[in-house]
Amino acid sequence: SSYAQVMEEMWDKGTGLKEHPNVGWFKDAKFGLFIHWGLYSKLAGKWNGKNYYGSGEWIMNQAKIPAAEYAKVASTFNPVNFNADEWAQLASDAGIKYLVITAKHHEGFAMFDSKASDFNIVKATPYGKDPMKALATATAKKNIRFGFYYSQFVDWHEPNGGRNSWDFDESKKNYASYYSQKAIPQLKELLTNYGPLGIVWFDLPGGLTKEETQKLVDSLHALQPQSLFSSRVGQGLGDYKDFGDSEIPDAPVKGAWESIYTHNDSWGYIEHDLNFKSPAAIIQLLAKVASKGGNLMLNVGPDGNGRIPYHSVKYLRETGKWLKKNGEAIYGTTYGFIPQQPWGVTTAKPGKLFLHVFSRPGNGKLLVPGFSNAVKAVYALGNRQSVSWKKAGNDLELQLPAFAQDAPNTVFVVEYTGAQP
Ligand code: FHN
Repeated sequence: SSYAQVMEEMWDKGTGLKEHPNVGWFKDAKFGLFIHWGLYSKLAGKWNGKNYYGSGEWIMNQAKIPAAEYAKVASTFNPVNFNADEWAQLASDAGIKYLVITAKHHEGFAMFDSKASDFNIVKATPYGKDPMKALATATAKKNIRFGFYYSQFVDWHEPNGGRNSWDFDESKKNYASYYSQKAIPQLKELLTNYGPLGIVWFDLPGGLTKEETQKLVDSLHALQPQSLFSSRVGQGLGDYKDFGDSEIPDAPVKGAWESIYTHNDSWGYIEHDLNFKSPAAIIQLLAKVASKGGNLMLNVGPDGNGRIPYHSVKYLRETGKWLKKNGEAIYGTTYGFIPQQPWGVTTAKPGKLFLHVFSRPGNGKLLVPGFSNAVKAVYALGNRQSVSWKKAGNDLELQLPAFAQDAPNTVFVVEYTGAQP
């Protein structure tokens, strides 16, 4: 009951957003791929022979590189190994349902063909093609929803863009002219030239009043009425909630929301950051986020040649294999109505509670406290091997079979009658 009370509290707070009518696919999707790819990917965390750590896409800020000097990186940016179909195939193999890629990050460089600014991959690099066009086509072929990340306010290339105070005097900036000259025209290009978008992912809002933000949202939604805008558009607007980086809410939150995590420690490619989350860690993270009712959007950072790092490819593929067998316990589920336990977490569908067992109790006895519904059957997901169970008061006690921890978490299904609590 304490859990139900916590739920009520969270529900009162909920996401606080007016849900978009088209949010159903998003709530069922559960697993998205975030891609941070830009000029910073070529720098790979190094500048003037010095290694930088943290977030590779912040290197211009960390090294306080003057915009004119940083812009020269474009003249050697030539991702000849980029293959949109390979990226879409990897996402599909990984069980990914939507993909959001940086069209323009804080560095101000457009990874797409833009008439609003020549500082873009078609005009300013030897590569001379539009990878976003190829990726929009490739993801559509794999039925993966496609979306753009766009840093709408922070732009370190532009004298009037947000937050580059090492080159330009912040107090003299005219944000309105930055929005009207670059951000708004580029957002309109992205929402016009790449087909139907699932998501438009804004980041680090600023420089606009609530009314101006509402006006921007309305004008962009007019171009793509079906697309979902992330809450980082700012001013309490957005069609679903993004929690902070690497943040999962303590208790379940009803409504549409996502947690976002890096695969290693950086969003953008850093050559010397090999701290990649294992398949086990990814799957348990996915189960944890789903157990609270949300989506996990996991990020990979391709390098300057257009290659996704070896460990990201390998571990995403292994995650996909697990999802092939256990996806029923993730996709289309809602938050688990039994709170996180020492052994793992739960997700739910009507009449079914999925137990994600991260660590099997030594004696195989697994307690599901506060499970008051009538039990019809308990079995392992996949091979449906039945599991012996008994009600102990208001608790459900299972005797788990020995099972090879064939993957990070083995899932058991409790089929029950009666309404989901
Ligand atoms: O500053 C950015 C950062 O580079 C990265 O894009 C993350 C992803 O959520 N967003 C901002 C920090 O929260």
